[in-house]
Amino acid sequence: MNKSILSRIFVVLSLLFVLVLGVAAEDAKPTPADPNLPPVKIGVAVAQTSNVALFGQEQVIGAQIAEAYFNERGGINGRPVQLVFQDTAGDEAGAINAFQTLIADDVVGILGPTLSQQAFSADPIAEQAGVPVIAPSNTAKGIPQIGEFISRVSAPVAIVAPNSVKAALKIDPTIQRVAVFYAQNDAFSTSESGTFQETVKELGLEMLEPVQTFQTTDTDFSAQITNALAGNPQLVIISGLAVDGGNLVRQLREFGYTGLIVGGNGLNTANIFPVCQALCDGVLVAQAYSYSADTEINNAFREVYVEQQGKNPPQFSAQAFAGIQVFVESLIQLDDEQGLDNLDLATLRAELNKIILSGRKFDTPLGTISFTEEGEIVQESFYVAQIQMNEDGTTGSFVFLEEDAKEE
Ligand code: 1QQ
Repeated sequence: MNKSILSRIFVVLSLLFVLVLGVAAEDAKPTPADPNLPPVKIGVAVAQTSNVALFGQEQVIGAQIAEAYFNERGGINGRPVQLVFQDTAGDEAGAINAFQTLIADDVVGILGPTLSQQAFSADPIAEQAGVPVIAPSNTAKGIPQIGEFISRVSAPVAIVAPNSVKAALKIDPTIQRVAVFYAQNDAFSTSESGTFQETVKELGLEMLEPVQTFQTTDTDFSAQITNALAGNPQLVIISGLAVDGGNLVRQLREFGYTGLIVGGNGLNTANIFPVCQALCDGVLVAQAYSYSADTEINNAFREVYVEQQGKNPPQFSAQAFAGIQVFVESLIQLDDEQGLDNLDLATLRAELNKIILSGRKFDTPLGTISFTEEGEIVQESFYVAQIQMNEDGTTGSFVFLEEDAKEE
């Protein structure tokens, strides 16, 4: 081998070396949390069983992605975040039990519960104990007002719900007569229906009387559907939970209703697809999250979610992620300012709550959010999606409507 070949090889190798260094720097991994340091425990009290698990399972996934994401990036200044899960199941007693167990287990705060109906019973327990609660999916009126330690990352019905009715009117401007259904044994459904009914009136539409009520445990809606269809509605609006809501949609179609359907937040999960199947097609549901929001944190969240679940992330997962993020970033701030080790648990919980409610911003998959002093979320962007079922009649997706259909 002559000298010139050797020197060329040398040049090529050096170039490669520089290239590899460059790529490595580009990809520089953050330092993960140190597993030898004591973890900081955050409670997660959502419905992992019961009908309400149709939402809770999406919340668990979002929270777990957040745990891994923030631990890969150093946790709380080196200390790992440890989520402690307690199943609330679907009722108030389950939520109260889960909250009590987590509080006794010395968590710094609680993400939960799944339903507003549960929050009105369980949140006062945390309030009494001075434990910050972030509600991942409690959208009824009055949640932040339960107490000083209660805030939510789940935007309220008053802000979210009207968007879907406006979207329905854009799709069909001839809509006049509107039938309203709601589950009267559920706090969220009752609250959301109040907002829907106000929206119908404000938009100058005719609300068919009487409003149709049902129970979340009902499976047969023929009486209410017969009553409502007698008024020849051009839009039907449903506030219920996933199984009852899905069954109601299915039965409305089976009874021959062909107009638009607006579903509330209780129909905001692909887990209703097995319930109404092909007949879920076309239902409009307002959204407090869009997987397509092009921000660094949302892209990172969506990438992990898609890799794990093979589909785009839904609102309930994104809200759970955001709730854990608010806890983690507030804990980092508290550690920077006071040192977590210097605080006893009661002080730590109280100071953590103060930071959450301080008005500081969090750059989450839901967009940049903050909280009012009362614990209400301040959020910028809302959307509307329409269910599109595939040919197979069992799989489908929430398709987001164009920008101009969401605004106003
Ligand atoms: C609430 C809701 C439900 C739809 C959560 C699953 O928004 O209970 O407030």
